[in-house]
Amino acid sequence: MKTILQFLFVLLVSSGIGGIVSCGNSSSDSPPTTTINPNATWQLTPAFSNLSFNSPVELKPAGDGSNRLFVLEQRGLVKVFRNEAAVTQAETFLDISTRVSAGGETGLLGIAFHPNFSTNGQFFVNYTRQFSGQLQSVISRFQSNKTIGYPASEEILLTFNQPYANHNGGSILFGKDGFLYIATGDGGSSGDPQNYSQNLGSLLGKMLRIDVNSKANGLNYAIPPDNPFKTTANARPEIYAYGLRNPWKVTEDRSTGKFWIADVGQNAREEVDILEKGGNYGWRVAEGKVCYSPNNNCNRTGFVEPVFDYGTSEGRSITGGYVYNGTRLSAIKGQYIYGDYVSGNVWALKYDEASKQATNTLLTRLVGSLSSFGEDEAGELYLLNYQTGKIQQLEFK
Ligand SMILES: [Ca+2]
Repeated sequence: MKTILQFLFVLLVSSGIGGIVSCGNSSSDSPPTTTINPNATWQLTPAFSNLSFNSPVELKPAGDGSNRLFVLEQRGLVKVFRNEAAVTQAETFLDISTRVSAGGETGLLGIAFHPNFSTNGQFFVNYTRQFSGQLQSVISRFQSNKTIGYPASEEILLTFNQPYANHNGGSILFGKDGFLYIATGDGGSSGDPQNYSQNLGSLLGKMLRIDVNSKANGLNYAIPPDNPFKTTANARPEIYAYGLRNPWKVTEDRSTGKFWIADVGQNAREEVDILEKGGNYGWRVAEGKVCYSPNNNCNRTGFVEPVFDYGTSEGRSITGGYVYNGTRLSAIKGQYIYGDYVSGNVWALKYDEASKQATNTLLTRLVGSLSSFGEDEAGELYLLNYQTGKIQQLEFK
């Protein structure tokens, strides 16, 4: 999400979007013995058609084998329901709306279930609040009995001030290393005016990594021993990577353990990155594969270059998705499925890491506002429509 103005822009343009766009790709998710329909196209169909949500911004399973899905409503609610097409109701798992400052790009933005959630019931959230007149991001731990989260159990792990209301990142997730990763935006405004993203003394514009299973140095968490800037003078030891602008969705490819980052651009380029320890993703020197400040002949030495970037003719605010690891849609297996909040375009990005060649295919277009993708325990994908409050899914037919 970028700004309310752009949300309004979506409302204005969405009536002009004629519907489904064919990918023009004859590959199929059907078994090879089945005749392929040459006119088959990618389409978006309703999922859980009985359910609607209030400004949904995230969908995740708990990873506990219960086959439930949790949806974050931006105002501060976590809803939960059975992952069954005909499900009729979502229950409230957590309501912290009285603590959350929500609207525009603020609100309850991310959730991560502890890898041992099935036994310890712990989960973590990333939200914004007003604290003594200051907007802050808050990373907190909550306890649950796995059916209900306890609002009174909140243990704040980390807070940091947000100088402006926009660019608050939001994703939190556990890596296969058991550490919690936290994606932060550059603090907001436009053009990162205080140059936070390149400043290792600031938590803004970063990927952070903390150990939530230990406490050290008076903190409610510990610093993983191999965090890359742990011994760097004047650097925050929580930093794992830097030079991000507003990562709107970071996800793990469950088959490789790699993290895919969608970083929202300023004026020109939206970018897709793969996380590397200690990596500098270039903002505000660069925006995607072009220079931003200075706007010519910028020095890209040492930057981790994007896997892919796209310009304003394709979209204006990237919404990160998932590397598809499900079974329903074998034609896109192993490809990064993502989209754009403003244009509604949904793409499949095929990336060959050895050659660094990326092939991007337009699958379809969502009518409304694509705030997030979600993945269930089986690796099947969902799309959240912020405008309608509905969940949709990809079909090839
Ligand atoms: Ca901000």
